[in-house]
Amino acid sequence: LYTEKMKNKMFAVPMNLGANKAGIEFGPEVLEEYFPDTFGEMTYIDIEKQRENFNEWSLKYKNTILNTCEKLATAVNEAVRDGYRPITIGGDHSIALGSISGVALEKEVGVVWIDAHGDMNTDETTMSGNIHGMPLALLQGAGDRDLVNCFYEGAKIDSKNVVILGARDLDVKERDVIEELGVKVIPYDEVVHKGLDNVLDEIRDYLKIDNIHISFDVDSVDPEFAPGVSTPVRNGFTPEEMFKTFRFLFKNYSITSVDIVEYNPVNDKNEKTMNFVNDLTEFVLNPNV
Ligand code: 5AB
Ligand code: MN
Ligand code: MN
Ligand code: MN
Repeated sequence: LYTEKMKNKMFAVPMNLGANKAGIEFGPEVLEEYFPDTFGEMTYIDIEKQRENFNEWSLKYKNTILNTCEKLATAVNEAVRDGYRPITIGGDHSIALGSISGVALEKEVGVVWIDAHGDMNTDETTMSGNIHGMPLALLQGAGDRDLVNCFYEGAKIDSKNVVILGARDLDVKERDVIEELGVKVIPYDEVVHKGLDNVLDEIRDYLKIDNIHISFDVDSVDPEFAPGVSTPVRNGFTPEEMFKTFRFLFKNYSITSVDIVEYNPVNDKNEKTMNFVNDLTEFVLNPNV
């Protein structure tokens, strides 16, 4: 077991402005209500609405998202300095700009971004203007200056230390950003084609850094098993494959921090997604690999 036993500290960020869709903001409170043993001790980061420039359609709710991410980064940073592993429960994926910035000031981290999407649009490539499609580019220094400079100035992670795992819905111009920065993408197709074990070995050979932040987007899982998301994409990981992936990462890397984002209770069916998110969070809190 590579990852030493660490105390966890959980943060809840009921953000939906990055997705510009209703429902995701209820994620943390629904989880807390149904699974108080897992989610009962979350520190809520509250979202203070800022004045927005609504002419800037390509960066919707930028000021409120930036303000929230800076508050989250401050809290996460303090947790890391105190020796905790911060676990951030979303909310939409825009909040990873805050969680990873908070960790990155203390430790050099690589990132495994598990997602049906790349989240590597910039304000120049986006077709939606939704910031939850941009955080991974921003963290590498690409995109809107104010957002890039969240918490502290400049890029937070090195592109060579990033892997996007499970992608199956990348925008055309987003692919150019990925290529320019040289980020390794393992599409879900490739997982099917090569087998998960081989793909995980490939990640171990590729990511030559001890500290890893896992940013887990629930939409990486097949909507058959996890329909409760806001941007579902056909196919994707089974829950078993995702547990295997998490076991592998916790075994082979020092996991500094984790995000679990994009759970949308409004779209869930038979509480499938809620139960899966609870099971996965239980593993993260007590990883027995
Ligand atoms: B998520 C899309 N690429 O930019 C965009 O759920 C979707 O955090 C982004 O991965 C999905 O709007 C963001 C079309
Ligand atoms: Mn995402
Ligand atoms: Mn996604
Ligand atoms: Mn999509």
